[in-house]
Amino acid sequence: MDFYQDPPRLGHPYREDRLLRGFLRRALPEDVLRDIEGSLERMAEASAGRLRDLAHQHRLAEPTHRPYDAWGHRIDEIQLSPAWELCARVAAEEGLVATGYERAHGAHSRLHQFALVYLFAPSSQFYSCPLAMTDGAAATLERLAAPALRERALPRLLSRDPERAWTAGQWMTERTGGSDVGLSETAARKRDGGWVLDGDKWFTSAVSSQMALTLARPEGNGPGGRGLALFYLELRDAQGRPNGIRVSRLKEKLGTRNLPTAELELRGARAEPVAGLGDGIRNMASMLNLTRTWNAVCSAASLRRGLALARDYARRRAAFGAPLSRKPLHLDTLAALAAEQEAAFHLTFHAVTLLGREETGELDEAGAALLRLVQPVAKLVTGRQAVAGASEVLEAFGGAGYVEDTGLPALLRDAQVFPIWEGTTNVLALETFRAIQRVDALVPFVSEVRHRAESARDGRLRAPAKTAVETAERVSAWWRRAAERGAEATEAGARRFALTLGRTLALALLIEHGQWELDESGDVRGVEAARRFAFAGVDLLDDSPGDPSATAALAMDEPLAD
Ligand code: MFK
Repeated sequence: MDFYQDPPRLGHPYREDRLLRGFLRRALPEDVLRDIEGSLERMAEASAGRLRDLAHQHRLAEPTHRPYDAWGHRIDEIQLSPAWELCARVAAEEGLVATGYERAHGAHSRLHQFALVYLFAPSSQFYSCPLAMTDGAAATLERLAAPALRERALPRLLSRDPERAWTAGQWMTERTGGSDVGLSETAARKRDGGWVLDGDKWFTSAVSSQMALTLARPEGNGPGGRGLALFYLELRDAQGRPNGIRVSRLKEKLGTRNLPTAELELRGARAEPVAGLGDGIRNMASMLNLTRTWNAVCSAASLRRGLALARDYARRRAAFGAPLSRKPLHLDTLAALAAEQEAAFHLTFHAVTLLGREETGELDEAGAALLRLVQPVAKLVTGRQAVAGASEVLEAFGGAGYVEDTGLPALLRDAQVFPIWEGTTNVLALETFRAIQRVDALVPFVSEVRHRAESARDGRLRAPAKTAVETAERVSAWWRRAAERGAEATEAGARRFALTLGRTLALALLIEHGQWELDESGDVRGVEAARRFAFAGVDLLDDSPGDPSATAALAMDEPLAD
């Protein structure tokens, strides 16, 4: 039987990305764009070329754990694939973390950095995960650590020399929970003038890192998040021996299978407090906010990669007498997916823009409040889009999307980590409540949506703009009625609230960009993305009073309690 198809080809991930290029042209001064374009081109070429080729070649090379050497010494060596090693080299040389801290272009440096990440991540076998934690650790140490600790770790975390560069782990999850971190049981004791940690860490990704930030409860401290302290530790001593840390085993995960994720035992691990002996969760927050931003960037990038492959396939795969690219229904399906991808991109890069401005002192109080809201919202909206989008991409390939050695099924398995890692949808939805309660982020949210939507002048954008403004007002009104609704019904609505909020802001950003694109070049693609995104539905709010006991009865399939 002679049957063959061409595999989908990936074009140039930078030059052929109309959205990324247009956005950067709009967001950056001309001289900045000129300065950074060489690095974007280089990263795009590596991502479509040697990184992607090696990742595909070694897609089955999962990390292995070697607990002992031949002579019985505990070594806990993690062996990684050549693809992973190449990622480490490229990441250091191209400054995937360093760019955000060298700040060569001030507030724009974060845009530069995350544009690089957007190009790199889909070919990186999730090397993006240790990089995210490295970025989070660098931000935390830069903000909080004493000079000696900063000077020890930061030059390594930000090094562009692959031989010197370190990555960081973030060990937060224990058996007691990934979400309720305040229950953490790891204890910190004073010993020989320093601190040692004893406990078990249940979900520690990128265990091949050289240092980690983790939480532990110093002796005598009370319960909850306030009683935890943030500690810095190095995984090995100067001779390469484990620092009181044992790898119990590597996790067998649904996806991200090239990424070494471990269960760890800490037994007398030497560590150093980063910023005092309490308030560990608050001190870890800037790390969390950054890793959540990485998660959103990687979600948007994964959607982009899937879409690029599906478009290429549609041009070459014929069915019923014509290529799929000329089939109206297939085009409608891809356009819907593109609208979601463009929305994910805008929401994410809005968070990145705000982050860059915050770090360079350019945000006022309202802008900082908006950033606190947009970070969890961008993560939760895009994580769900990535899973739904990956499923659609596989379907666009028919049977080939279900066959392992096309490399396509990994897109879906890997995407499922996005809504889980660094806070599930529900945990992040509750985080949006906190952001609104603590920093009053709703007022800047509504004015942001209004301001962006009001840039619409083209007739096709009128209805989407009206939807955006009206939905933002409904979000605000829903929140104001929380007290009369009651705590239980309000909490039950948190996910719909946060998704509506995020999708509304994404719509406003799509509208603004669509109008800009039209003005610049007469290109209607951004306008069409906004129109489609608006009718796909942004408003998920439920205004009915709700009956928490009926909800519980249905959810648990139990009769209504008397
Ligand atoms: C890539 C491949 C990965 C491989 C697979 C991975 C699979 C999954 C593995 C995992 O387990 S990932 C799980 C990651 N875990 C999380 O992301 C934590 C999720 N939980 C939360 O985010 C909770 O909301 C939180 C732990 C923060 C709640 O804890 P608490 O004890 O109720 O804290 P609280 O009182 O809300 O906040 C304590 C302080 O921190 C407050 O400040 P104050 O003390 O001044 O009032 C908060 O305002 C502050 N804070 C908390 N979150 C913040 C924040 N500040 C700024 N930004 C934030 N995001």
